Amino acid sequence: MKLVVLANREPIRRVGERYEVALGGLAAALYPAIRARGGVWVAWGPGGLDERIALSRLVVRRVPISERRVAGYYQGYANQALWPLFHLFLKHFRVKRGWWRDYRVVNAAFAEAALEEGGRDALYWVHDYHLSLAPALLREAGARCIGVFWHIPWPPREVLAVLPEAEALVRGLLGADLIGFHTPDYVERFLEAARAWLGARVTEDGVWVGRRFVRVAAFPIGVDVAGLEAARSRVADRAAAIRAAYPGRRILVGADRLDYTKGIPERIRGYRRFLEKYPEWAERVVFLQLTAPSREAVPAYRGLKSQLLRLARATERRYPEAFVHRYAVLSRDELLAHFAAAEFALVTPLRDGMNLVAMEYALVSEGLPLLSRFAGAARYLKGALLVNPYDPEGLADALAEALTLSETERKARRAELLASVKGLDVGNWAEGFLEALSG
Ligand code: GDG
Repeated sequence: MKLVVLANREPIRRVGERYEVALGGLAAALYPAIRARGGVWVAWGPGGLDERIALSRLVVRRVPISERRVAGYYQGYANQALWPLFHLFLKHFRVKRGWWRDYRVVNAAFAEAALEEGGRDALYWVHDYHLSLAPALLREAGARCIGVFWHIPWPPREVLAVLPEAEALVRGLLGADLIGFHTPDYVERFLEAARAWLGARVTEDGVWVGRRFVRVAAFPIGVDVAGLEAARSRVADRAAAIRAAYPGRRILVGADRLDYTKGIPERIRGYRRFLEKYPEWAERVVFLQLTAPSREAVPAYRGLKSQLLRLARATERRYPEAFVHRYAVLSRDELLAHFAAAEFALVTPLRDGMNLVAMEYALVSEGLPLLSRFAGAARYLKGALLVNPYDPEGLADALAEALTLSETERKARRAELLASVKGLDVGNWAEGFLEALSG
C-alpha cells in the first residue's frame, strides 16, 4: 500500500537549484519505510506555494498556507494553545477563536491534499499536534487505513478540560484506526479523555466509536542506532579538540531547542547551586549549554530568550571557566562532537513527550545522562541518573553524586543504558507502527 505521511515540516531542503532529502528527526525515521513502499509526504509549503516535488522514491506535496494563516494555525493554536497546555504550562496557554478557525482550515487543506495523492486505499500516517483533526477528515472522505502518532505528552483530564475545543480534538483523532503515544501513561490518559468527553466505550487498548474499534497503544520512539554509532569515529577528532579546550576539567553538556518545556534556566540555576554547595568542583568541571533558537515568532519564546540570555551571561561572568553558553543551531556533527566530549549530559526538561537528546548522547559518548523524571524517556532509559528538574538542590546533589560515581557503578549503568537505547531503534519504531496499522 502506498504510504502518505502528513506532517507539519517537510523533509527536504534546497541546495542551489535542487532539493535533497534532509534526514533529520522524523524524516530519518520514516524515509526507509517510504523508500520501501513509495510514498508521499504532505507538509506545509513555505512561501505559499502549491508544489509537488519528486525525489527518487519520495514525493513532497506542499500545502500552501498564507502567512496570516500560519500565524493562527501554527504560532497561535498549535504553539500557544496545544503545546503549552499539553506540557502542563497553563501560564503560557492562550485561546482565540480565530486561531481555532485557522487550525481547522489548515487541517482540512492537509486532508484534501493527502486524499488527492493517496485516494481511498493509501495508508495514511498523520503526525503530531498540528494535525489532530485530519484523521476524522480523512475518514469522512473515505480513507480506510489511518494512523496517528502523537509526539508530545497527553495531559490529565482536568488540564484537557481547559481547552475549549477538547471534544473536537479527541473526535478528530478518533477518526484513525490506530493512535500511538510514547508511553502507557499517555495512552491511559487519552482513553480516559475519550470516555469523559465522548462517553465512548473504552477498553484497555482502545476505544469503540460506534462499531469501529480504534486501537490506542504505546510506541516509544528511538534514534538511528547504527547511524549514531557510526558517527562516533567521525566526530572523534573534534571531540578531542573540545576536551583539549578545557584542560583539567570534566565536561558536562546540555543541548536543547530554546523552549520553556526544556527547563534550561532551571538547569543553569541547579548548576550554580552545585558550584555554591560544592565549591571544590568549581576548578574541575565545565558545563557547556548549547541552545538552538526556536519559535521566535511566539511571544512566550521571546521572553524566555531574553531571560535565558541574561542568566547565561551572568553565570558566565560569575564562573568564566566553569560555564559556557552557545546560542546557535549547530551542525549535526558539531552537536554530536560535544556529546562525545562530555562525561555527563544534563537532560532536564520540565516536561517532554519522549526526548531524543538523552538517547543520542548515550550512543555517541561514554557517559551518562542526568535525566528528568518528567521526560517520557525516563520510563525507558535504564541506567540514566533520574532527577527532578524543578529542584535545584536535588540537581546539585545529583551532580555531586554523578561526579563521584564508582567505576563499577558507572559501567553497570552504561551497560543498562546502552541496552535500553539499542532496544528503541527508530527504524523498528516506524516499521512496528506501520505493521500494527496495516497488519
Ligand atoms: C518532539 C517532542 C520527542 C538540538 N539542538 C540542535 C539539534 N538538536 C536536535 C537534537 C534532537 C532534536 O533536535 C530534539 O529532539 P527532542 O526529542 O529532544 O525534542 P523536540 O524537538 O521537542 O521533539 C519530544 C520528539 O518530538 C520525537 O517524538 O522526543 O519529546 O517534544 O535530535 O539532537 N540538532 C542540530 N543542531 C542543534 O543545535 N543539528
